[in-house]
Amino acid sequence: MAPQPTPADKFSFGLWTVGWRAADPFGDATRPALDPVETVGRLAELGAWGVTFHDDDLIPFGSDDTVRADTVARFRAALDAAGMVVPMATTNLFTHPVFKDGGFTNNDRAIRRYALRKVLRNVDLAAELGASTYVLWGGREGSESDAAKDVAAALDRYREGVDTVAAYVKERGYGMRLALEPKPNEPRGDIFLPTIGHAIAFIAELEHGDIVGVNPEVGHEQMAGLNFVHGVAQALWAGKLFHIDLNGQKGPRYDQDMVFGHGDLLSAFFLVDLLEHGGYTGPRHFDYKPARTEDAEGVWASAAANMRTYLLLRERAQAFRADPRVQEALKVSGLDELRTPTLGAGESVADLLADRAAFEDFDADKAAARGYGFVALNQLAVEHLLGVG
Ligand code: 3MF
Ligand code: MG
Ligand code: MG
Repeated sequence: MAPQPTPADKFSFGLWTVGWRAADPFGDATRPALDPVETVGRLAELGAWGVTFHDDDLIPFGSDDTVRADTVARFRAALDAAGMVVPMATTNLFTHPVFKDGGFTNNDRAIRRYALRKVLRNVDLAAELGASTYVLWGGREGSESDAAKDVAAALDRYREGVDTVAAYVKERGYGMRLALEPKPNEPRGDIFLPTIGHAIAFIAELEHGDIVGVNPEVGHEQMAGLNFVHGVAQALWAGKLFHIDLNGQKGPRYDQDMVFGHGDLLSAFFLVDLLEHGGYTGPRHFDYKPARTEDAEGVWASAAANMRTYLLLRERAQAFRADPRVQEALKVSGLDELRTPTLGAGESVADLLADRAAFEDFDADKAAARGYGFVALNQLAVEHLLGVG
């Protein structure tokens, strides 16, 4: 009997996820547009807690002020009726052709100024709707050719853009934090801030980096062949995991955006274990696309599948941790010892240099002979994942 999602689980979905009409570079849309009001109601029925949006998902690009106000009022009424929240919002700086060379890093200064205004306008709406995180995914910030960009200048402009938004958020007292979403490529040939590591290094160069963190996505790191669990763990370690995009991906290829767990399931297991036991308290946000083959009911079934998979993995991760065989295997593997600092309390480098046991008398061959039992530990994880723990 699988657990049922409840708002306490903090599951959220982008309007653009279930609302994806499934047009791809080779084929037309296979589904009709979804009304955001219907999305809010259906997701709430399924046990979700929140809904997120790009400005243009909610208010079609180019709408006049009356349409804008009516649309927001209708959306807010739907949220209130369903008891749903808006934990995060973001800006579409990628669909309109004006952004073909990017927003914040476009070579064209007037387009950069336009992009900033588009972001600030939606930050106001996000604050109005109670969002505590504002995501910045720069999908068009990049190039197809190294001749096309002065990367240092582009990073200067990227920093200027993010700092301007962060300063605005502080000045208005919105209490919001910004989260940069790394992605290596697609739609640009190469995107700036391609990985979690690049993004964290960039944040260290910001004036307002204190309110800027990351929004890593499973598939984006896996597209680059990277270990998503390690990336997320480093973001947590740096105090920068502000939000997360969960989905499924089968290794380095195009951005598949499958249901969470439908890609690398073992990695999904360790990710849920990390999120549940590593101190992350933010939203569990699904950024996936219902497969192009699904009809309307298939869309809602796929939304439910994301949450169900997460909850099942959470159960399995708890069982794994509670298993005495696992605790024993963790000891054999030395995971507790890794928490002990390498130098003793108050020990100096001079003390280390004077410690003959650490080097001169250290028997490297003897130390090399130990086994770590990592495979046995991993097998226990696999068996818990298979439900035979
Ligand atoms: C693209 C993405 C984006 C971002 C979104 C949220 C369209 O691969 O993942 O989805 O998540 O812009 O900020
Ligand atoms: Mg994505
Ligand atoms: Mg995403």
